[in-house]
Amino acid sequence: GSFHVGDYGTLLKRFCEGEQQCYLRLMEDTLRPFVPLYHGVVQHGEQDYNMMDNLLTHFNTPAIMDCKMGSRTYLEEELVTARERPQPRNDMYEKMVAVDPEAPTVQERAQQAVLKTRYMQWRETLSSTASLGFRIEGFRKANGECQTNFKRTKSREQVVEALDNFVESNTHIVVSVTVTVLHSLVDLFISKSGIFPFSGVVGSSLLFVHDWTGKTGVWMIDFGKTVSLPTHHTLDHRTPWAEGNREDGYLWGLDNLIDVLTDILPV
Ligand code: 4IP
Ligand code: MN
Repeated sequence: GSFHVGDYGTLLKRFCEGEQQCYLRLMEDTLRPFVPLYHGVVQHGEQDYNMMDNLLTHFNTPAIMDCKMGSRTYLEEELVTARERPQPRNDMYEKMVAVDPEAPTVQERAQQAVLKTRYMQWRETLSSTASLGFRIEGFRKANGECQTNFKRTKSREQVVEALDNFVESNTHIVVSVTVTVLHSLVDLFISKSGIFPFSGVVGSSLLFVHDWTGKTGVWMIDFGKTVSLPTHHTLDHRTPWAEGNREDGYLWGLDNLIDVLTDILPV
């Protein structure tokens, strides 16, 4: 697998140089409280790993949820590569037909393969990524129940239902704390970050954690496709993406997520 639980409350994630660079910069940024602390590279067997805090350490049988943020889940560079050196993939074709046998085009069916960007775009429009700028990837409840069947969770109503299921009876406290924290993430931390405006943040997730003691947390994770922009280029993370503008819809999605969470609070 790509993860191991390390010693002393750490987590080892398969090494990715881009992610390492991002974590090193995040450790010096206003966003530091919103990311797992980074502890460098360790070797385990033949493989290198990035070592970071295991965010679940101080929770008591936590419930955890992963929301993938942004309106685009692949890099513009991947689009260029797909045009210049297309590499149709059978594994992605198989994942596609498993969800919707009608999804592949005639040509894709003949090749039994799809381009990665095509697969990623299909996933974006099938889920709420394209319409809301975030999607639920999965969650695990305190009782151990796991739900990862969200590929077709697209409408606001479906998202609300899934979030309700995740927070269960703790709705009020967990959601109100989470909404407050997300507001401060946007208004106090992201707005002052020396990294965020200068990076494309693609394929990154927010990790939501709570337990029965009422302890609640939100962290930004997964920076394998968070990349520094060319000098003088900045993003507002809300403008719709058009190829070349590099916008990722991260803050648009976060605004929408806050909005949806606010809606499920009891009045
Ligand atoms: C996965 O599709 C996810 O999008 C992965 O993103 C992505 O890895 C995989 O690309 C892709 O197959 P499903 O979720 O539908 O299975 P994440 O790692 O954020 O979950 P990348 O490397 O693009 O982030 P491949 O190329 O690793 O298969
Ligand atoms: Mn992820």
